[in-house]
Amino acid sequence: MTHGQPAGPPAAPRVGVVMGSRSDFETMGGALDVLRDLGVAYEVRVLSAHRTPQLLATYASRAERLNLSCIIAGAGGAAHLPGMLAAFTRVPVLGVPVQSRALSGQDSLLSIVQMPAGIPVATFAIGAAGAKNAALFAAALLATTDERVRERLNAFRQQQTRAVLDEPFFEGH
Ligand code: RP5
Repeated sequence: MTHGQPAGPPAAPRVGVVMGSRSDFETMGGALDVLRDLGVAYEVRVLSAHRTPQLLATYASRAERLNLSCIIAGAGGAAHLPGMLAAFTRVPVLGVPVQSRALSGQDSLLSIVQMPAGIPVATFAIGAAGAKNAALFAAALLATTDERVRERLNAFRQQQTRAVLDEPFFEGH
């Protein structure tokens, strides 16, 4: 099922959002909210590099077949999901380190960012900020060719700036 579109016939997903476990949803839900707000059609899957390795490989082929513009992959701990997806597909992978309980996400970050030369993963901040920024980055990639996404992204940026400038703390300065 494709999400992130107004009612009507379902659009083909442009972005894949995957996570290593249902427990990552609290973090990765932030990425889905951003994509939905920007009108970017996406699909969501739970895939694990360790628990469902074959499904991961199948999903990577699917991403190419569907011509997804990128895959946002969130995982925590020994976070091999983004790197393994990148190994299986040329579709750009945006990695989100989910905050782990044991090591506060430092383990997730290092597992995702330290890829060997030849198989890139674009790595974002640990946790909620990383999930949102990965979605904004995915939208920015799409905005290079999709005018509707470009307009929504520009509007989001303007609104964000306005919200800061409208803060009462600036009065009288
Ligand atoms: C990783 O292990 C997942 O991405 C998750 O962040 C972490 C813990 O998974 P659960 O034990 O909560 O399913 O693969």
